[in-house]
Amino acid sequence: MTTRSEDAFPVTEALPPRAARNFTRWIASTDHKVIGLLYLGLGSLFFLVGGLEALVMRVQLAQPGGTLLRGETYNEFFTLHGTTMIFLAVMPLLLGFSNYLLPLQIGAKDMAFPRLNAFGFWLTAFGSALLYLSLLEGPPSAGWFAYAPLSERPFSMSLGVDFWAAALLFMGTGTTLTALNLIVTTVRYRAPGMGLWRMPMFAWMTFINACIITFALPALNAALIMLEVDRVLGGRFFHHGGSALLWQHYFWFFGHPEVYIMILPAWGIISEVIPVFSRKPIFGYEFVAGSTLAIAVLSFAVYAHHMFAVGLAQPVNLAFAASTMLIALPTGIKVLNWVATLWKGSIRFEVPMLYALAFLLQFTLGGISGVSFAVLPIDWQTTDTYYVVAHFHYVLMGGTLFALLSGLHYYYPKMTGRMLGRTLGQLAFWLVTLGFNGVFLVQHALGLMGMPRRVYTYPDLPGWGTLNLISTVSAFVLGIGLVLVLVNLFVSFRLGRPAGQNPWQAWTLEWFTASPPEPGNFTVLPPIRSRRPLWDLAHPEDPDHHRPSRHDQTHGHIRPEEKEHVQ
Ligand code: HEM
Ligand SMILES: [Cu+2]
Repeated sequence: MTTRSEDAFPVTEALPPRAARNFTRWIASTDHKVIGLLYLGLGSLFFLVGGLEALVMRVQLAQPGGTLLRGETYNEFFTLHGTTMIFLAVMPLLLGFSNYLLPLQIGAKDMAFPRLNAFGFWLTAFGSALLYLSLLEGPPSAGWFAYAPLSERPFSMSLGVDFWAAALLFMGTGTTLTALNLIVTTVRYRAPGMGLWRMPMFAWMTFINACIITFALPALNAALIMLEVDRVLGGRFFHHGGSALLWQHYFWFFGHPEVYIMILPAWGIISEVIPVFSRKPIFGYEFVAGSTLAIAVLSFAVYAHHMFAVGLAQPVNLAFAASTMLIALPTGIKVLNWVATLWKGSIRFEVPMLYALAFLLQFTLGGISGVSFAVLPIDWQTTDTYYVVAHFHYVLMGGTLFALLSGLHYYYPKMTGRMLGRTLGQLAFWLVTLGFNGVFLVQHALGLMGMPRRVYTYPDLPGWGTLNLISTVSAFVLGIGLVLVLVNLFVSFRLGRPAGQNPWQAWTLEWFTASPPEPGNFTVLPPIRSRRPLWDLAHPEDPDHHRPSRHDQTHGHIRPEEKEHVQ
């Protein structure tokens, strides 16, 4: 056993488990685990709000000629829903996981700059509040992408867009600071022996994600400031002789990488869950990490595929079409790696694994419809139809959110010390999965039948009413499923089976700590000589670091010894 050198790590004000009920200890804490949980709480709260907004929209769209919402109100709803889901729900949820897990996975005591970490969270929380304070002045209605000149003063007279921009600026700043913190933590505070190529996959994904954030979010922040200069100081960046297209360039240079910002932590979680529940090391570790590096670069190189319909020069369109198809390669490699990990594995269908498998199917479907947009004529036909709505919900909800749910069920025992109820978990899983596919699968057809998106009502055309009704009814099934997930979280907090240190028999460092981990995370660390230090500890006669990782015949297949661990 090796112990850490104490002085190399920041001493932080951590939260002792017993003080968990003490409110001020929560909000004043700089412990990465507390901040992680605060992010998760914030994200869940706003996921609920964004979900309710979605339900209201679905009720309005349930049948032709719906009268629940006026057109302008519907616009406010989808603007708030989109902004909320992306910035106030999914991003805080993923930052919550990164904050909570990264230091544990690399064997660190905390983040490199714990106070900055807390500051980043509170900027995000403050920004979230700002978005909803806009309700007092008239909420924004220009969409989550706020296309200029629609978002300029003459077309958005209320203060809604100003609240929206200020909210995003606060959150964007907080997120950028947190990303820098994650980068420094990964580079500087890995435990002895934890080389970059030994980091767990989630740590890799978080690291690359943080790099994308530091390049993408400043583009958004700059655009937001320019928009406010236009709106408040009479500037002319995006209208009155300025260029509306300039906004789109800035916005999508942030906006497309943003999609990968949301999906990378999801990939990280999936790459942790699938190996553990297949009883095999991840297949092609180097490829999973390396292809992510390629994606980080390419994610910026594809951004104008959101602008195929604005009339860019043809060679420009073709270049972006090509890069978009190219990015499918490293993404496809990952899917193949996950499937190869499952191959001949000894699979345990626990709830985290169920969500991971659903992720695999749904994310792949979302990816395939995504590639179809890279074909210019297809994009020209389908852009701004429900085919697009179906596509991005398959990626964002079917991919990201399902992976977050997988991670939630996987890490809940670590975070609380108790197991989540299994039967309730399975029931909720099936409702969520059936509901989700019911909502969005039919929207592919609706889009191909010509139904435009961002419409508050539609005519009684053949088939449209039925498909929309299926979508709306399924939304309630999905909603009930998600409520059951919440119920499970609360009930299991009191009644769940005690989890112990390592309930899933996983091999990465976070499972070497108490559940929940003590302040400071580790008192001792196991020697880290491979990617699976806890395997080495449990199997001194057959440690991972003796196997050459690439050429070993048995590597990538389940080992007979691992079968012992299967229940
Ligand atoms: C309960 C599940 C959900 C339902 C029922 C739902 C439903 C809807 C509806 C009806 C719209 C308006 C579409 C339009 O008018 O064109 C919409 C838009 C949007 N949704 Fe969701 N949504 C859900 C979950 C999510 C999630 C998890 C995210 C993101 C992570 C998300 C992101 C968005 C965005 C960005 C828009 C704006 C689309 C646009 O460009 O107009 N939604 N959603
Ligand atoms: Cu894109």
